[in-house]
Amino acid sequence: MKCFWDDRQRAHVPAGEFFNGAMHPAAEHEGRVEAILKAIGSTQTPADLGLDPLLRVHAPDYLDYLRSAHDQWLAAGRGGDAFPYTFPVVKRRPLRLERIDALLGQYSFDTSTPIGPGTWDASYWAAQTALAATDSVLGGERTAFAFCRPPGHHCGADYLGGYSYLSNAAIAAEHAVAAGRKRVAILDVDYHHGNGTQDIFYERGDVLYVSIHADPVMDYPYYWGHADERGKRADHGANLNLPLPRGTEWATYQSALLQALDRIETHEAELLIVSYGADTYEGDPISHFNLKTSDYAPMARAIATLGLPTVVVMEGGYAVEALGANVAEFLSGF
Ligand code: OKP
Ligand code: ZN
Repeated sequence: MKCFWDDRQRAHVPAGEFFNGAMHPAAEHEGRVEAILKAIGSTQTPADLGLDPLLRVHAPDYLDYLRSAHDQWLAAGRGGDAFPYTFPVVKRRPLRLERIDALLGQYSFDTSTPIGPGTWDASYWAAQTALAATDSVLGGERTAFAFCRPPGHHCGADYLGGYSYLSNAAIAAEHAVAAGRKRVAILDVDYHHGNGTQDIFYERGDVLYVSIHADPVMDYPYYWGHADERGKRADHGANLNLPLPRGTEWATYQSALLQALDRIETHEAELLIVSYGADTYEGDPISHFNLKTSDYAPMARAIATLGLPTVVVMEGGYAVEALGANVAEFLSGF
């Protein structure tokens, strides 16, 4: 399978993240890069398609903010990574605020997603990587793997969070739509619900979002991913959430996956984007499912029975010692 990666994605080096009342070492760190690169072998560097494909998904003011936020942080006299500390939960409206602290809260929903000096570059090239993999599939390849890092499925059109700054999967989907694909499906198998991807397509009928993830009653991102979120279209909701309890093993996962695949078949998609997170692995340090490395090939084989041109986009997966094997196992199933 053709694999895409850009070394500029290494520029994002978060020092830490804040949760449970304290700073912790960042789970989404550079060690993930070596682990995955070693396992997938040779990669292709993406072309630079510029900002236009990003603007199909993200608000222009959000992109301006993301590009300049760390400079504004430095200009305010701060050091290290930029973090929000106050959030406009009740009155999120287009105030034209200038203070970097106001902007950080306006454009973030958590405190695990710091902005450092290289965050824009890394996210930009992650998005270009997703676009290159998509172009390769639009050009006739059966499948392609976009090793995107940082991940993307938690950020929306105008907000970041969950280690995600640009919505790689959504950017890929919109690129396919712009290239003439009428119906696209996104299958998200990361441990966490992809709230950003869901939000971006929530009122759409042409791009289906289906996710299998930890029940948000217990797990991040809490406020999205519940089974009753079915999309805003009165005619046919194009959103399906399949939350599963902590401790889920392959047998239970597999039946949810079959439901997901049924829904994708009904959608009559012409192209599939898989948001793949290896954090469903039993040894993942921040997650609580019990899938084994050997479960990822059957997972991919089940997805491949759809017979759709497929772009695999990397999301999470934090058990670095097993990450390469888990990714390789998944890709082998295609
Ligand atoms: C990103 B992706 C750990 C708190 C973690 C953020 C999780 C982001 C996951 N107790 N908070 O979906 O893998
Ligand atoms: Zn995850």
